[in-house]
Amino acid sequence: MDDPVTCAPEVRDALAAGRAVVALESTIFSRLGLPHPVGAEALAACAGAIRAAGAVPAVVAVLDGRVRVGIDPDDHPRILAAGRKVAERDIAVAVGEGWETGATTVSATLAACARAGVRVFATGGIGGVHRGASEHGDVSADLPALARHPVLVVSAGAKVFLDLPRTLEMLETLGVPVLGHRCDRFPAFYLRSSGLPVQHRVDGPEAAARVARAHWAMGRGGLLLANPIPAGAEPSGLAAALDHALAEADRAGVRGPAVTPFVLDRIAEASAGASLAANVALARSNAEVAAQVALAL
Ligand code: PSU
Ligand code: MN
Repeated sequence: MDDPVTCAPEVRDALAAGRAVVALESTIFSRLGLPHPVGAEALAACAGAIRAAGAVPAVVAVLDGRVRVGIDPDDHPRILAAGRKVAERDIAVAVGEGWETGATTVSATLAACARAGVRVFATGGIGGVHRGASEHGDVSADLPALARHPVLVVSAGAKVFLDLPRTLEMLETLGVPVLGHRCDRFPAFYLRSSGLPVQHRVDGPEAAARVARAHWAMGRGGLLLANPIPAGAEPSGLAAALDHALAEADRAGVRGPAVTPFVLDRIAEASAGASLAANVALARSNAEVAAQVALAL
């Protein structure tokens, strides 16, 4: 069959001309990641920040049985309403079965970027090793996908509800460089610092781009650029809500891909929306930094 990945004309032209392109995953903007209308606001904020920095945004999602890199704004509502999560292995099912819509996670978006030739991608937080993974084995497909695909991912670290020490250990095992963007500690999404050290600190997009170029010159895959939530946007008092949400997920028997959407939803409810504003602020900041790195590359 022909290539399941289709680039929007604007993205294809930008890539051909060597102009900066930044991919965005769609799960965070869909109702699996953020409730309506916050998902729409977050998408507009991220795409706007990428354009303002002088790069072309490329939203990645499944639409009409294809993986699209770059979605026409007229089709954004379909993506925001998508209720099916597409990780890397699900691409085969979504394309083979001709799904009308699907929201791509970090792993599926990385796979699409690699095929399309997009080198930089912004998200909120990557998936990782879930707490209790030694019993149930839940480790996000985002981690091996990061190792495999030659793409630099900008994220605010990973969610505090993951097992962050094990997530960092796994990234080391997989050979994924973890760079702190103007920080020495790995951020934990809503928190500027998890307290855990990053492998290496870079003090700007040019430095990140130099490391990425060297990694790719070695024939290697992805890199993680960890960018803390902007100082003024850090919400307070989410720790209790987080513990509560995790305990609730456990009691309700929520497992596997359903865990992240469930916990995000409960935290938003418990924090009366404070977590949502923080989520938009960090996603926007990551998009801006990603555009600067794409320009530097
Ligand atoms: N982190 C967020 N919001 C999200 C996700 C992560 O703050 O919506 C999504 C991303 O798309 C990520 C996915 O790739 O969850 C990881 O899911 P899992 O743990 O099932 O691999
Ligand atoms: Mn999982």
